[in-house]
Amino acid sequence: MRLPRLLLIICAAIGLTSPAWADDGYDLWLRYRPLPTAVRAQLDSRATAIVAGDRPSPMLAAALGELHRGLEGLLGHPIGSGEGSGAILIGTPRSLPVLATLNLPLGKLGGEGYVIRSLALGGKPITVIAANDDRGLLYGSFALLRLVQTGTPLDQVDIVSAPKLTLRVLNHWDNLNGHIERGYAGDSLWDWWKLPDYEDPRYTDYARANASIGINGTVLNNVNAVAASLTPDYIAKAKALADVFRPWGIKVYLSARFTAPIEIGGLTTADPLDPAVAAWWKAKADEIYRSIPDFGGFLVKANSEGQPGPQDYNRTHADGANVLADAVRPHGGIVMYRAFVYAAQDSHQVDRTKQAYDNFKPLDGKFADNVLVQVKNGPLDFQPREPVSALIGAMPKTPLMLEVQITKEYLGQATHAVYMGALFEEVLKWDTFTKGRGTTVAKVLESQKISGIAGVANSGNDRDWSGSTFNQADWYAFGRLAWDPQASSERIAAEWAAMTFTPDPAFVRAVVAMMMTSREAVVNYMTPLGLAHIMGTGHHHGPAPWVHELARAEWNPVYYHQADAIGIGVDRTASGTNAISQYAPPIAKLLANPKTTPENLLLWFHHVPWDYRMKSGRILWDELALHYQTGVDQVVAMQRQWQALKPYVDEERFAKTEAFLTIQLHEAEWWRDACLAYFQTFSKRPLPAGVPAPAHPLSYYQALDFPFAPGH
Ligand code: GCW
Repeated sequence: MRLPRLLLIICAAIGLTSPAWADDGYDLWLRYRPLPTAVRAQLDSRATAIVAGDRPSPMLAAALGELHRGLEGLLGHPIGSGEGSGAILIGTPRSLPVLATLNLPLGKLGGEGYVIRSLALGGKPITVIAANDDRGLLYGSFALLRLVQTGTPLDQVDIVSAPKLTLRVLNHWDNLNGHIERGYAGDSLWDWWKLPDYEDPRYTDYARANASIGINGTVLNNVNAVAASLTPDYIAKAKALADVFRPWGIKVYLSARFTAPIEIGGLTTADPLDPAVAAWWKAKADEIYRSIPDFGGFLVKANSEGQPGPQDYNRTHADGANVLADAVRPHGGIVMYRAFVYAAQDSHQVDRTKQAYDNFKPLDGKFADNVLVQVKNGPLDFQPREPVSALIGAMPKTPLMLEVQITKEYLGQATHAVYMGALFEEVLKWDTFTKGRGTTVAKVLESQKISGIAGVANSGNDRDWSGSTFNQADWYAFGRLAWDPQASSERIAAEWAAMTFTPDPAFVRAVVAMMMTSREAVVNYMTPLGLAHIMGTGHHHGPAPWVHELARAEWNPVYYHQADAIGIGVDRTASGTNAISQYAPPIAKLLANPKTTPENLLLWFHHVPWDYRMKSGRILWDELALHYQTGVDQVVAMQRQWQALKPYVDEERFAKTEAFLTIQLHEAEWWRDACLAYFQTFSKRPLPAGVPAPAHPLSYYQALDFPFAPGH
């Protein structure tokens, strides 16, 4: 809830700063509540004025507006009404010529980088935000606010920062009817029906939130696209959004349906090599650019899960991508072409986890220069833990865009507190060995001609945007890691926690500890030791490892665990599907042997006997059961940690998190009980000490049904 400023000032004056207020989470990490008095005095002396050049552009105006809003909120009074003589100078060497005399290291910062430096000018304490263009000033403004929010004094700041990836993009799986595929935070933010005539002020707040973490693009509609989003009516709606987002440095992109030339273009084919089809896409791109001159380009899901694509015309994915790329190239647009493909027919002959690589690797070098192949982090589908996709680093002539999922389709959806930053960091630090040791995913991405990362958004129209306060951290971490893929997710968590709740170090330390175990907790209670995709059918809520009767082999959880009387796990070595052969030789070699395979991926790569000796000395069955139990114990610990933080947190957000942790605990227990009851029918072994018997017989869990689970 946003309190009127006067009330805010009164509250601050009588010491009623947080946590006494209710807070519904709408302000995300941009809360700007008054700082503790001592910190405020220091800030006050350096922020008596904000000085910019004349006639600011809309983007600089946005940055200035945010600086005022933020600093005044943090100070608890208008800029200029405090004591002191310090000022904030913000500009480019052109807009504010004095900056050109300061010898600032702007040379290598590009358009989006910035310098923030404290110095003295004419005897006055000055904080400079400088950049080569207004985008850098926008990001620099948010960075300055972040410093203040996290309790950094401004007197010795010297920061030089530029994004390491060019495209930092959200993918909204939002349908035109407002429903979000895999959305757990309400309906779509985009009110397509009322657009373009009504622009919800929330669109601006969405853009502010993204700009604050450096996100510079958003794909408005679901990759499972309908052609209607490319009709004139919907282009006008997208234009309205683009106009709102532009001052915040955010370009819009659209998901394109491959058969749009037929469905809305009146053609009889969508064959990418047909000249009429190419002409249609060109004309369509021209039309879009007339409305949205800085339109980013297209995202495409083709020949995947029922979506049409070039293979329907016996053409390759490169043919499919290039026809769209040619259409947007004259305008500077790009195509993000997804590699998430697996055979349209029953594919149990070919390991599903191999198919993206099999389809795309041979096409390296065949894509137009404005195409990025967008690859999910793992070879399967956003599981709690997967190995990294073998495609990353394997297509040296093709820029790859990493796709991660911020929304937690397979990780407890809205209610489980699972810090995705830890997962993203694990992915980015994975060593692909594709150019020798140390070729991490982050480095693969950073070294490309065009570089980018996409995150499947977790925002919807819930008041708190993401369905829970802790889910907001996942959005935040995505943006921060997109800016610097080698950053530490733990430090990002600390930043987020300080901004979202309070910079009190005791609080931050405790909450970060809780966040950092949360990812391993979900792996433990859902899919330990490399298990995957044993969630409920369709909605992916809850455990259902027993499902085996779906039409296609790879839709069934049994395909992913292959439990039998001997053991559990999938043999992906040469004696099995040989998926390991897709990795660089040093990795393939490690993965060939269960003893040298990381235990947290053991069952992903090997079918392992129930009595296999693990590093702990325990047999696999006992280890598996204990991992499930550990996951439950970790949630209990998270509950305890949260309770201890009550004095720091406003009632509303405290209570919601508390209730969600209770849901998480119940569901963790459910996962443990259902999975162990089921796997025990194969292992035929007793549960080890410390693991309770399941609360119900297996048949109880198998009978559970969730026809109205969200996001499906
Ligand atoms: O497996 C999945 C999800 C689908 C999603 C698909 C994809 C948008 O369950 O909901 O569709 O991945 O990434 O295309």
